[in-house]
Order: sequence, then structure tokens, then C-alpha cells
Amino acid sequence: MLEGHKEIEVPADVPVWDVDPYDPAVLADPLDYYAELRSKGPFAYIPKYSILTCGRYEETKEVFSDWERFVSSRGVGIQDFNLEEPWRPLSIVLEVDPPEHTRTRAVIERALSPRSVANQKETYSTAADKLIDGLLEKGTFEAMEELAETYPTTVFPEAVGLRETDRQRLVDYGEMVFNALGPNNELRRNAMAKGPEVVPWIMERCQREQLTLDGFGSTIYAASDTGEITEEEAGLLVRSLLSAGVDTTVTALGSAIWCLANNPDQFDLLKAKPDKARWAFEETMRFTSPVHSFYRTANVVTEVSGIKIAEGTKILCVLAAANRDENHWPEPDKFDIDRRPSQHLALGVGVHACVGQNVARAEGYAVLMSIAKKVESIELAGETVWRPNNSIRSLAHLPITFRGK
Ligand code: OVM
Repeated sequence: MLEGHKEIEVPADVPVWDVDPYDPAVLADPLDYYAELRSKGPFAYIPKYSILTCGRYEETKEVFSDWERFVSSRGVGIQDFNLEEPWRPLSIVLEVDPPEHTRTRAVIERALSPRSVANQKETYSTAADKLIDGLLEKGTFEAMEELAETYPTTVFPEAVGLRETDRQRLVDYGEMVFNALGPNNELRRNAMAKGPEVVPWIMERCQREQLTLDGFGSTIYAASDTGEITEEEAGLLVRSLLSAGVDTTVTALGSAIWCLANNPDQFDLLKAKPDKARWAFEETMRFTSPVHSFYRTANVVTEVSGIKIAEGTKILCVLAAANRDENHWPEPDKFDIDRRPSQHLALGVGVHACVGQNVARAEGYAVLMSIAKKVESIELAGETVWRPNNSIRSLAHLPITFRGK
């Protein structure tokens, strides 16, 4: 075993690539690694971890969406749950395959439906306007802390229906969940060290009596009254919301500001037509891929693009590399809000595609819309610093100056 999974032979016709995708230097500045990955062919074998990795659009999409051959039930991180215990009770929507997945997914899908999210749009835009007004008054601010973290940790806990919230604990739990998918490196160990402080608090928030009667959480628990799921399962599905709904949107919002600050011509286009906010957010997701990679596990002997893949092979699907594939995207390294990148892989693809995407888009739209209406210029006001994470690409620091209209 290596990092909790079976060591595999190098498949025929697959290049061996002596790289560490989890090297903090690679995680902080990954574009060359993505380009080299795509240049290797459909797959490369990484001996340090005995994994296959893929980053071309076509193969990444194929592996990611074919749940029958490439399962999630053996974990979407480097560990194989057939061989090693996961760090927490399994997610009953992420780390499971159909048919079990279909039942739990339906419940979350209902809770986060377009109609349910539409009911909250006004709340999202009021909160965005208030936040942006406050930041305009400050002028210069730390956009990761004061905008990207503040916004989701204000609107999302309320949308879920948490009676008690704590920005730091929500962010720290997200950091644990996403670092946990990588090897047992320093990033993972440091994140895991926060467990005793964070996990009991999160689990308590998932209990029915801790939730209001009008949030996503209450809709999920309603499904336990009809017997569709058990009450214990409802708690685990609320845990999924708190696992996946914070770090991802924090990252996407921070990266959206970073993209607009670095591309003033694109911000001009957005100001001229604030309705483009939806597409500016979509392009941010393609361009920056908040979740840079997830694994699948080959559950059978199979073949992709003529490459034979052994059962038990862990495949690192680099969504961020696929989103920059020159064979799929014209000028992939250009941030272009007039592109309509609806086929990007930042939210995954197939039966496991992000179930919170309506919420994520509503948050992104509200914030970018408010900025488009109120802000004249967005400028970097100091050094930007990236925060390495085994599965998320996020900024740690983003000093920004807003000037008002
Ligand atoms: C979960 C979950 C879902 C999506 C992403 C995620 C690793 C977690 O169900 O806990 O982050």
C-alpha cells in the first residue's frame, strides 16, 4: 500500500512522470504543471504516489462522469476506502455510487433546487450590497478575509438554517475536508490537527433541533419524516452542505476579484453590462477552478483512449488542467467574460456534478452584480499570496482597493 491505496504497475504506453502534484510550490503556481500534464498524453503515471493522473479535457470528462467504471465509493481522494478507513464517517452523497447515491442526491437536489434558491435571491443581493458599500467606505481592504470569507459565511449558514455560526470554524472545516483528499503530507496533518476544535461543533450544527424551520437543512430533515431517508442520514446530508459549501464559494469569490483586478478591460465590460455578472462568475470558475482535482477509482479492468487501466487504480482528475486545455478552449489562458464556458469542469460533470451549483452561482452573481453597479475600479493594493491546499486552489491574501462610482 502507498498513501492508502494499492500500488499499481505502470500501464503500457503511459509515460512515467517524476513530479509531485502536492509540492507546495506546484500547488501555489500550478499552470506549468497543468500544461506539462496535458502534453504527456491522456494519462501519466506518478511513481511517488503510484497513481495515474489526467488533465486533458476529453479523458478527464470521461473518467469523471463514468460512475460505473470509475467509482466514488472508494473515495474521491488518494486513499482507497476498500483498503483503509476514512478519517470521518463516509459522505452519503459524495463517497457513494448509484443506486444508493440516487436516493440521497434526490433529497439534497430538492433542498437546493432552483426554486428554493430563487426564494433567497433578494437576501443574497441585499447582503452583497451591504458588504460592498462597507468595503467602498474602507477603500483598501483584505479581500480574502473581508469579502471572500465574509460573504459566504454570512449568507450560507443562514440559508442552511444554522442557529449559531462561526466563520473560522466553517472555514477550518472546509480546509480539513479538502486537504484530507490528498496524501498524508504537512498540509493534511496541519488541517487535521484542527479536528478536535472543529468537528464536534460542525456535527452539533447538523442536528435537527439546531436548525431553523425555513432553511435547506429543514427541507432535508423533512425527507426523514416521509421515510425517504433516516434522521441520521439527514444529519449527514447537512454535514455535506457544511463540508462543500464554504471553502469552495470563498475561493471562487476571492478568485473572481483577483481576475477582475488583473483584467481591467474585462471589468469595464462587466460595468457596462452588469447582467454579465453570471458569465463573469462562470468564466472565473473555468479560469481558476476552485477545486483543482478530485480522484476516481477504477473498479474494473478497463480502457480509456487505448490505455489499459488496472482495477484499483487511483486516477487524479485535474479539473483545473482540463479547464485550460488548448484542444478544447480557444485562447484558454485568456480571462474572457464573453466566452460562454458552460462546459467547464470546475463543478464536475455527470451524476456527481456539484449539487450546490445553484447556490454557488446565486452567491457569485449577487456579489459581482453589486460590484458592477457600485465599484468604478478594482486595484491590487499589495502582494497576493496563495494558500496551498491538496484539492483547492485559493488565495490566502488579496489586498484590494475599491474606488466608488
Ligand atoms: C460531502 C462533500 C461533497 C462535495 C465536496 C466535498 C470534499 C464534500 O458530501 O461531504 O468536499
